[in-house]
Amino acid sequence: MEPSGADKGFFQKAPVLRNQFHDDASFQRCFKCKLPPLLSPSSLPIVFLSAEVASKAGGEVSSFGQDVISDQIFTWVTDSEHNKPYLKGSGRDAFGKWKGELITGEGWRSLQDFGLSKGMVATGYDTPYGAFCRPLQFLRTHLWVGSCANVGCPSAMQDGAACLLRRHLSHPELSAALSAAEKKVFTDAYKRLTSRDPKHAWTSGQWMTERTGGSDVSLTETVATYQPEGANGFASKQGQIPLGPWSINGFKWFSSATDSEMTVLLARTAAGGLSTFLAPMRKHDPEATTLTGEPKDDGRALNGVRIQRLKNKFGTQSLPTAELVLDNMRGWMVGREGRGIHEISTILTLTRVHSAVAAVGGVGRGLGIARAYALVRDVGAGGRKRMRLVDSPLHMRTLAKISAEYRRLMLITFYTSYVLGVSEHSLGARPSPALDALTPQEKLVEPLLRIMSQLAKAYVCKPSVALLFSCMEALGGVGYLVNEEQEYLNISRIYRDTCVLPIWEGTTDVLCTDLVRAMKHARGGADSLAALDEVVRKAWGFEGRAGRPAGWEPVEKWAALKRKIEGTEQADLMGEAREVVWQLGDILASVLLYVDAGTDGNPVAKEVFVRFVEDKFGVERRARGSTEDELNKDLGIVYGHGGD
Ligand code: UCC
Ligand code: FAD
Repeated sequence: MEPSGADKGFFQKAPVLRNQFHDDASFQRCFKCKLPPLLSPSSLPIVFLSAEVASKAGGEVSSFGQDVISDQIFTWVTDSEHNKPYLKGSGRDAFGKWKGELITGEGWRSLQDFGLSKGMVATGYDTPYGAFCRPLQFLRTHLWVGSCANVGCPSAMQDGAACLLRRHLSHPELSAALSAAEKKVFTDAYKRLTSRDPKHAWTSGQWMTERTGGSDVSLTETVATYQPEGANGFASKQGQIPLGPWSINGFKWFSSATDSEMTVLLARTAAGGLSTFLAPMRKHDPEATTLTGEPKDDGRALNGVRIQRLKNKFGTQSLPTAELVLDNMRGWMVGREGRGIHEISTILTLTRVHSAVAAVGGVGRGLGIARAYALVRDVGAGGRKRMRLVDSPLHMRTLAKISAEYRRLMLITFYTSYVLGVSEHSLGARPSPALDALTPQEKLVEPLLRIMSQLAKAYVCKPSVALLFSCMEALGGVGYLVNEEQEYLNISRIYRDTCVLPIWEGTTDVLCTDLVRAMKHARGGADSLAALDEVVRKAWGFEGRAGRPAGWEPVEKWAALKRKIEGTEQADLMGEAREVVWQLGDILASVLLYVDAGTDGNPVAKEVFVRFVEDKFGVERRARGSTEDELNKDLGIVYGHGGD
C-alpha cells in the first residue's frame, strides 16, 4: 500500500443533499397532513393543506425544493457570508461629515431578489387558497431557510408589516379612520410588501429595541412629534416618497433589516404611551429617481436615519443589523395614538411564526445533511469490521431521536400556521369580523392564535438549537467546519444562525411570561383556555387508527394545568412560566402526534407518537425488540422507509 498524503490515500465520498420536498418524511407528512376537525371554524378539518391545494401546489413546491439547493444559490450564500455588510467610510467621509452608506454583498442582494421573485411573502397574500395560503407559504419557507442566508429575516418583518397594513386597509372601521394621504401611503406600501417583482418590492424593518430594553419597551426614549409642515407628503415632487407628518427622533439599538425600504417602529408621543409608526427609509423612490434622473446620492438619501455602526455578531453574519440615530425621521402613525403595542403585536404574531418555521427549517436541513452523510460514511464496528453509519444501531437511534423531536416541532409549527391562515381567511374572508357574527367556535380562533404564536416561538426555537448542534455532531469534525467549498454541507452556519431564534422577537422566558399573562387576561384569557380545551378534547375524542396508550391522559393533564392557571395569582405563576408553557406544549404536541398517526395508521407516525408519550407522559415503555427490529424502526423514523 502506498503511503497516504495530500493527494493519495483515502478520500471521503461526498454526501449528496437531496431535495427535501421528497427526502424529508416529516415534511411530506406535513405537506399531505389531513387531521380531522380539531377546532372547526367553518367546518374545516385541520389539514395543513387541502388535498386540492397539495396537488395543485405540489409540483411547484417540489421544483422550488430543487431550486434552493442549486449551485447558484449556494454560491450566493457563500458570497453573502464572505462579503459581509459594511459601512462605507466607517460612517464618515474624508472631512468628517457623516456619510454612513450601507453596502451589502451581491450574494445577499441576489438571495433577496430570488426570495422576492419566488413570493416568499406574496404567497401568503396573492394565492387563491384561502386559509391554506399560510401553511403553503410556511412550508415553502421551511425549504428555503437553510439556503437563504438570513434573507428570511427581512421577509418575516415584511410579512408582518403587510399583515398590519392589510388590517388597516380592509377593516371597515379602521380604513374609515384613514385620511386620503394615509390610505394612499398604506396602499402603496402594502402593494410593494406583497409584490413578487424584486425591482418594485419592499422588505421592512421592525424597530422596537432600545438601549433601555428589548423585552420591556416601556422605557422607549424615541419621541414622535406631530409636525405636518415638514411632511413632504401631500404635494410631493415626482419621485419623492410621502414621508409623513410625524417627526421622529431617538435611537434604535438593533435594526436587522437596515437595507429595507421602510420600517415599522415604536415611539412615544406627547399624549404619553407608545404608538406605532410606518416610515420610509429613503426620501426618494429609487425607481422614480432613475426615471427623473435625480442624482444617485440624493436619490438614495435616508429619511432622517444615520447608521451609527453595524453589530458584530456570533451568527447571522450576512444580515445588516445596525444601531440607528433617528434625527427628524418622518413617518406616519399606524392606528390609534398610545396603542403601539397592540398595533405592533400583529407584526409580532407573524415574525414569531416565521421564527418557529426558521427553527424547524434549519433542523430539517441539518437532518437532510446528516441523513446524506450517514449513507456515505463508514466507521469502525469493532475489530477490523467497518460499517456505514446508516447501519449503525446507535447512530440511527441518535438520528431517530432528533427526527422524532423535529416532527413534533413541525406539527406544532404548521398547526400554528394553519390557525393563522384560518384567522385570516376562513372566518368568511373577514380580516376582523364582527364578534356577534361568529359562531362560538369561530370566536375561539383569535384567542387560540394569541396562544399558539407565542407557544410555537418559545417551544420550537429553543430546542431547535440543541437539535441542530446534534446534526452538526452527526458529521463529526466536518460538521464543525465552515464548509464554504461545499456550502450545501454547512450545518455550522445554520447552527450559528439558529442560535438567535430563541433571543430575538422575544426571549423564551419573555414569551412564557406573555403567554401566562394572555391566559390570565381579564378579557381574552378565558377564551384562550376554552380554545385549548376544545383542541385537546376533540383530539382525544378522535377514534383514529392509533391506539391511546394507557397512562397518556392528555385531557386530565390539561385539566390539571388549567386548574392551576385559573387558581393561581398571575404573579405567583411567573416563576413557573416556562414549566407551564412546556407542559402545555407537550400536551398539544402529543395530541397532534396522536391524530396525525391515527388518520392513516402510518407505523412510523405511530412509533413517533408512542415514543413521545413514553418519554414525557410516564406511559409504560414497551419491551425492546431485537437489535435489528429496533434499527428498522429507527430507520423508518429517520428515512421514512428502510434506508437505501
Ligand atoms: O427582534 C426583533 C426583530 C429581529 C428579526 C426578526 C426576524 C423574524 C424571524 C425571521 C426568521 C428567519 S424586533 C423586536 C422584538 N421584540 C420583542 O419581541 C419584545 C419582547 N417583549 C414582549 O413581547 C412584551 O410582551 C411586549 C413588549 C410586547 C409587551 O410588553 P408590555 O409593555 O408589558 O405590554 P403588555 O401589557 O404585555 O401588553 C399590552 C397589550 C395587552 O393587551 P390589553 O391592553 O388588552 O391588556 C396585551 O395582551 O398588548 C397585548 N399584547 C399582545 N397582543 C402584548 N403582546 C401581544 C401579542 N404578542 N399578541 C397580541
Ligand atoms: P433583555 O430584555 O435585557 O433580557 C435579558 C435577559 O432577561 C433575557 O434572558 C430575558 O429572557 C430576561 N428577561 C427580560 N425580561 C424578563 C422578564 N420579565 N421575566 C423574566 N426574564 C426576563 N430588535 C428590534 O427591535 N429590531 C430588530 O431588527 C432586531 N434585530 C436583532 C437582531 C439580532 C441579531 C439580535 C441578537 C437582536 C435583535 N433585536 C432587534 C433585539 C432583540 O429583539 C432583543 O435583543 C430581545 O428582544 C431581548 O432584549 P434585550 O437584548 O434588551 O435583553
